Amino acid sequence: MTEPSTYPVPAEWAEKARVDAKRYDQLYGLALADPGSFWLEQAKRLDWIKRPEIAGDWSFDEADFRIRWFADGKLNVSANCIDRHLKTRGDQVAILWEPDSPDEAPRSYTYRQLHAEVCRFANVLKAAGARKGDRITIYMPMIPEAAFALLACTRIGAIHSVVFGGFSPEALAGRITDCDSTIVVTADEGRRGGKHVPLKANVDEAAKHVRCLDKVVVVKATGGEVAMQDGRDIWYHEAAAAVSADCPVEPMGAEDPLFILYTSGSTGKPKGVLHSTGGYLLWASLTHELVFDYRPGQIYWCAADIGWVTGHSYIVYGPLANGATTLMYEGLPNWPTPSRIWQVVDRHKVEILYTAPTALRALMKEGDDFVTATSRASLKLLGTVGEPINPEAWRWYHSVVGEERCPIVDTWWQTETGGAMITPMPGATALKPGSATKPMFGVEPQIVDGEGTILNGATEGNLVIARSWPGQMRTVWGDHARFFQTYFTTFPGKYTTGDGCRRDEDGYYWITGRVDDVINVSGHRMGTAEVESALVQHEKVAEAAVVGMPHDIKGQGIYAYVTLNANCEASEDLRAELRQWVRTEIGPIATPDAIQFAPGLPKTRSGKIMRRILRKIAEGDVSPQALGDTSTLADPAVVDDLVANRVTR
Ligand code: 6R9
Repeated sequence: MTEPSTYPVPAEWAEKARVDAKRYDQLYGLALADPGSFWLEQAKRLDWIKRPEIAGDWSFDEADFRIRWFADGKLNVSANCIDRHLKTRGDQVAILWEPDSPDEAPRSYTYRQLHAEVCRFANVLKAAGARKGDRITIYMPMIPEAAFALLACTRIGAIHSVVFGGFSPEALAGRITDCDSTIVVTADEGRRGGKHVPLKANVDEAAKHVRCLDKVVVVKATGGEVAMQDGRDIWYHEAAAAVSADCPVEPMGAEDPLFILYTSGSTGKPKGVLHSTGGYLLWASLTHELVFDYRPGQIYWCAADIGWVTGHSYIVYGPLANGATTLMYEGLPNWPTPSRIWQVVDRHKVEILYTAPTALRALMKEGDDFVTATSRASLKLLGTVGEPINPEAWRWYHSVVGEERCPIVDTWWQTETGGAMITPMPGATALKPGSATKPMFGVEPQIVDGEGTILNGATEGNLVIARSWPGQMRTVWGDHARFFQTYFTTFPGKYTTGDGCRRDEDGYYWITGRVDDVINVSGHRMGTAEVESALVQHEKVAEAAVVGMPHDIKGQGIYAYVTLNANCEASEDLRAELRQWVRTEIGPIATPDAIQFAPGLPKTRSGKIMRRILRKIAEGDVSPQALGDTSTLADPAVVDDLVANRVTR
């Protein structure tokens, strides 16, 4: 039996969903034809202190480069995510928390309780000296206090910068320093899959390399032993007992910064992606409602970490702005057993589940029994994000997990875009496994060739976005020139996504992966330059080049070519040491999957490393056609050595 290549919209979805196919076409057309009215109308979904009268005001041209949305409006994000729901759903659960271990009891917070928690947290931050516009770094496990901390920042107009709990002290220090954070919010320890992560100790280590830090607020999560530094460190529970459970909201301009989130790019150190208040919240809330067809009362679970943009937009801001019940899960999808994710679905009667292809591939490998042993009867809609989903994993998700009853929304977007950009809407879009399908309202994707020429019809090339949308990032923190340079110069006048893309004869978009030096490891972005710079900091390493390699579970793995200093011997011990070194420098997600010791790297006569060749070797594609012309290399013989000594893991 051949698998269908298209899955039509189920009749009941076409009938009941907010947006059906006809409505999608209408609204998509309207948003492009009359963006001013369209977006002012959409803006009504938020609660404004001062309603905006202008929508987008932007230009991607160098001469008058600017991106502004609803610039004359005033609002507060925490008021939108909490206060405005108090009258209508104060006693409804806002945050449902599932702990790491299934033996522990879940916790839940109603909107009213959330209000008190966030107000307290905001008052603690104020007492620690936080003011509007200050940067606060949040380095937390997946516990409700992480969400409280984010919302508390927005309540007082402080700019949060969440650093994923898996990052090393070095990586944390770099991010604290880059945005001059005066306060870090952390926990004694994090827990994942039964293991403890020494978050506070990592902050202490990071603090040695940081000058701007003034206060560290520590949430007691596990009760693990930590050192507290007098005058700097504050136990959250002690401070919270001394403050009021009420805190007025700070009125913010729509264009005031909301948060910074560091992400990897193709060059240099991670960039602080800055999102602003009004446009971002509108985008997160609108896309959450339309993409998941969210209905009041539904239990919704985005199984991401708050340390990534998916956690920001689709665990916290989008769902809470929509008055949803959002589930937050502390642990891993496959611990203690590969059934865990489905058990959580059953325990909480989750109707909408949003996760990453890498998790699905890992679970699929364990066999169907771990899935079929659970009910999953509550599930209505499934989503994926983070990387291209291979059709095999898509079909498994659809047939085994969703028992063919749940549409799958494969949502393409980026840290930079704030929320979903190319995505199905369950009542409107027929699905094709592996395709993110069609653009969101207001999104104008184009496919261009290397010269920037627009390619029409069914085609393949670079994905760019031809106009601004409200959720677009506004700048790179502290480096506006880098913002323009990174995203608007490759194809002038357009936003460059860094992704390759194919469009088929039905106008469906198929993301083919990054076209720059960014690799996507388990849905997490790693800049090859970051891993290289960590490697060359090791005293035995002279030079390093890092590329992606295909990986069954992670999508892409990290393949590092390392040239050692003279008199240094390659050995298995050194290989293990270098892997550990990168983990310590950046974090476990950056650990190389393969390290090949190479006496030389393929370079052009001008000294440029030819990554194309390194990629092919890492992929195991070493035919002469694949390697192409090597005659322009300074020393073509290095390629033979690289091919002969290729490592497989
Ligand atoms: C939300 C998020 C962004 C990069 C992006 C692309 C890849 C994300 C995808 C996808 C294919 C999807 N990506 N979603 N590729 N299909 N549905 O993941 O943000 O961490 O910034 O990564 O992830 O390559 O450019 P971020």
